Amino acid sequence: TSAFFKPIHNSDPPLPSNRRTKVSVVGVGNVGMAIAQTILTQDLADEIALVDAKPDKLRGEMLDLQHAAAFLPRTKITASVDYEVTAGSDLCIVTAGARQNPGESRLNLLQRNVALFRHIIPPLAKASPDSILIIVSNPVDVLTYVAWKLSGFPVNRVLGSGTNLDSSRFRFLIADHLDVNAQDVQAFIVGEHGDSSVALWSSISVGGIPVLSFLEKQQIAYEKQTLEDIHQAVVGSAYEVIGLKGYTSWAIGYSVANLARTILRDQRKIHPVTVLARGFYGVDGGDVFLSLPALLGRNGVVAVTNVHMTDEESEKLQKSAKTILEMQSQLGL
Ligand code: 6V0
Repeated sequence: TSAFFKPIHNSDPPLPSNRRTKVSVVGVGNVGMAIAQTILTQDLADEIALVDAKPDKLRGEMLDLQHAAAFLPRTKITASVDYEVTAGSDLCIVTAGARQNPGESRLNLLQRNVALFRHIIPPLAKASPDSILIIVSNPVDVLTYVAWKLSGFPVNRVLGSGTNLDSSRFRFLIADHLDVNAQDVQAFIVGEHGDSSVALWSSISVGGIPVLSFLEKQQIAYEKQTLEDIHQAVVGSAYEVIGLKGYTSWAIGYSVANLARTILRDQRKIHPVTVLARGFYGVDGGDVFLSLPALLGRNGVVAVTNVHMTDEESEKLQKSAKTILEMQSQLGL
């Protein structure tokens, strides 16, 4: 308070801080900042706390966002290398990660990121024991498992951004092909984020009309090939963007902000995100995290949809699960 304002009489004390929505973002690189700025402009949080290992970059990003306050909803923006700044978060989003060195194997990169997570997840979980964790760092499926193990959180409160982004790329490309609004296109890509993702053909509908059965009835075979090509384009799209601009940021920013909205506002929407997949669609053999269409709400993952998958689709999922379990077994967690 300052002398500029005089309190009104008999006023209540300020609301306790736990009545406010707080989101923390760990890692203020391209991806973390795109997420933070989308959450900020969409007015999803009363406070955004940023954490990174680089104090100068962190303070620079915090100030740069704070300087936009005159144009934004009133959101408190804090930043520190100390996890204390994240205390009492409703949602914690982890985007910190080591970058792949030229010639480095995926397993080696994973081991370096697991080492980072050992420094990130325990203090983050301790500062916000009731929060929901969204993991974005790659490889996201294994790192979501790692975060679950290191946090000790119940499994409904740990998820990965997974194929939410792949699915939105898929919807965009189908929409572009048909020249309709992407919001009218329903289509799910599930499984491992990236190269071995599985497109659920039977899930594609446009304006409520299932596309595959429509095409089959009309015997329009070439359109099926077009859909195959579109899935391949989705798989290649991250590489394309990284090749052109060096990293991806805007789409992952919107995709994670969309998850944040569903969770914080208890929207109970279905998103393809990384969840514990054991027991679904014939996935077994251990605790493996993969993207499946999941119902999300204020409690995190409420349920996984139990829809029909073709044998080919569930076999692909099971194959990804096996590969991921093999990688996990080498982590010593
Ligand atoms: P970046 O720009 O290199 O940012 C990473 C940030 O993490 C940097 O600011 C680092 O200082 C910070 N960092 C490193 N170690 C620590 C630590 N111990 N504690 C706190 N902060 C730390 O990378 P970028 O933002 O481009 O990508 C971040 C991660 O997101 C990578 O693992 C990407 O592969 C992954 N992505 C995942 C996507 C998905 O769909 N799941 C999509 C895009 C990128």
